[in-house]
Amino acid sequence: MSDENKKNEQLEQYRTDDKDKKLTTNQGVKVSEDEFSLKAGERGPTLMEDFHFREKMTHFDHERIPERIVHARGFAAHGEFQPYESMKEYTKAGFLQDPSKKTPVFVRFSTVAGSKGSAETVRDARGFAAKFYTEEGNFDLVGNNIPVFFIQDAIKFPDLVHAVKPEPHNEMPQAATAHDTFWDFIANNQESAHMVMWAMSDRAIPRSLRMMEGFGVHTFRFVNEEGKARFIKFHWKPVLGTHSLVWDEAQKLNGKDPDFHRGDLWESIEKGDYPEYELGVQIIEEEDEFKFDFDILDPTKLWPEEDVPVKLIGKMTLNRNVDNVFAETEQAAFHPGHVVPGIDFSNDPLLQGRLFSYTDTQLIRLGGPNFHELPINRPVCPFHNNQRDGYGRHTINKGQVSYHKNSLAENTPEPATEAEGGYKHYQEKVEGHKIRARSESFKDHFSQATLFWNSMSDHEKDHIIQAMSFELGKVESESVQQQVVNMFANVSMDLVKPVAEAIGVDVPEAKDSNVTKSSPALSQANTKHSPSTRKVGVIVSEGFNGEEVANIIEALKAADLQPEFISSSLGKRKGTDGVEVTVDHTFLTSDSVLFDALYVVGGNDLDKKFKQDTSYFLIEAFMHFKPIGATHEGKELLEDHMHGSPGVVAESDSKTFVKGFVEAVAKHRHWDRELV
Ligand code: HDD
Repeated sequence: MSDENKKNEQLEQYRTDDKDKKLTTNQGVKVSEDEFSLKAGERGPTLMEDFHFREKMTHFDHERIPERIVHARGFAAHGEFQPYESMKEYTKAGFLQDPSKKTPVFVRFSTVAGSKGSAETVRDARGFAAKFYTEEGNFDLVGNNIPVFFIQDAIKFPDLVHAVKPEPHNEMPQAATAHDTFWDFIANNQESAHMVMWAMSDRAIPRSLRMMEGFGVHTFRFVNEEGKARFIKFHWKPVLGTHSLVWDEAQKLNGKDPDFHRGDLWESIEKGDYPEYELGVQIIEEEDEFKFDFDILDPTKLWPEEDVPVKLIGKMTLNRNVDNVFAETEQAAFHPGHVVPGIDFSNDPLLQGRLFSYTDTQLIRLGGPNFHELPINRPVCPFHNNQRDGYGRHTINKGQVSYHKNSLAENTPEPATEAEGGYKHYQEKVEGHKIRARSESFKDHFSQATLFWNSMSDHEKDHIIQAMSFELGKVESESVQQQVVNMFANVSMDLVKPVAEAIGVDVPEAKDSNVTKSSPALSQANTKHSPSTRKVGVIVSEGFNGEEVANIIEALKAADLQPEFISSSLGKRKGTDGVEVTVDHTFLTSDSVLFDALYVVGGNDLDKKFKQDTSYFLIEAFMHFKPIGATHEGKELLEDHMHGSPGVVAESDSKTFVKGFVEAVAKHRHWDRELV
């Protein structure tokens, strides 16, 4: 990371390295013994005066803090954001003015429902929370990888979360929506239909945190220097494209590697394969507010990209892992209300409610009102006000004055004028009766759910049917199952009929919506494809074709693939021509689900166990539609039905093999493969 990263410089003051140091108490007194508590005689009672024991034990007893009520399981990294061009025309936000200016960022990704220790490849939305440490204060973009939300009004958030979390009587199931209370909530709060479609789609099981989109979800405002405001929505577009796992694979990964997503992010950054995301905005002029067939304030609606194009305005690169997960990732406090001049809110009732909840939750989670002083949360610009005291106060405010207005400190700290950078809320004219109600314009819950369905490719539709059949298949109440199926008849009978049949409830009467429109941008079939950083498991044994395989491996690396060797045991495997490879994993320590593709090399001396293990890997990879390559003796290890199948590249000629295999890997998955 470049030295001019101000956040990194700031954090450096707080970092400490205990290596090669003497052990001390927190009071700085050197400790002479850390294995035996102080006792009255070798077999006698421990003495109260053992201050080292008391301090060590007390600190340990208080190590845990409450986990986040939602998004408890998360992982984060540092990075930088740089705009492509000045956005002066649209916003006065300082960090978006100068294309040569880099702004430090800290991004925390998360699952929503699971607790802090839960597995990572569960079916769920992913949190995508970015903190921009700008010169004008912190701007937090606290979004998800799904552009819409379950509910329209924040007052329903506690209900939603109670329904999705493990059921209170038996605390099951962990990190899953496949249970009665979640689906009961859905059927009885039908504004959730659109988000449920996303949650049942492949979007909810991303291949990697590096390969998913992010969305600010709500409508925000950009406000420029002249005070002109426009409605906007924020997007993150991953440079590697948007790709997903398959459900069977995701479930197996939860056991084989519950840290799969954080491991992938961590390793990529350590290797220098920095994850990149482009920041985009959709912009709607104020005068066009009512030109759409949905309400632009409704958080269950997206703005189809074909109607309102996404303007890419900059790139974020994550280039440094944290030094300490608790100090940084766990103590990071995000808030959609952390905005800077030039960025403002809309009247989206979900956003308005969020503006209350986030500070409130930090007060209990981080133990008081001074969490902004924790190193990870401190802005890189100075901050001055009359707030004082509270648990864990670090700042030593000098002087006798801590109030406004005053004369003793010449009325400072003083409010800044707008020209000096003072935040001025956009002066939207509002009027109305105090009323607990929802706008009529929020009442269409199904059109965009159908739009999403219409936009899916055949295999994506099939995955949604499978996901719903799985989820509802786990629901015990037949009444809830039937209610849900009846509800989704409003979206499409093509979805509902096979689901109803799979779970054995009545196929409801057709209520197909008349929405025929689709939005190609919503389908992952239309995303970017690249072989870059894809992990290839290379199955190898003694006596493999040395030189040719070595050349192939080099060519795969040159195409930015990441081959790792798998064999029966660790150590070296000898090929012909004096070539040797070091095995990275055994059949026992790895699994096909940990790789994007398999390349079977084999060898000239294969025992039955090796063949069996290879066969298991291959069958699973094949079932997960993964690219499979085979050369030399490896070709004989393929099952008969695999030969000639899409994405299976079995070749003797090295050059033809490399070309075909790299292309197959870039495709991600081969959905046109027939399963047997
Ligand atoms: Fe939230 C955390 C995203 C609705 C209340 N939320 C949280 C995080 C993300 C989101 C990414 C984790 C931040 C981190 O990594 O620390 N939340 C969203 C999105 C929403 C949304 C995209 C809808 C558009 N959230 C939402 C509502 C409420 C909350 C309606 C309450 C009114 N969210 C919270 C919270 C959390 C939180 C309880 C838990 C931990 C935290 O805030 O810091 O306050």
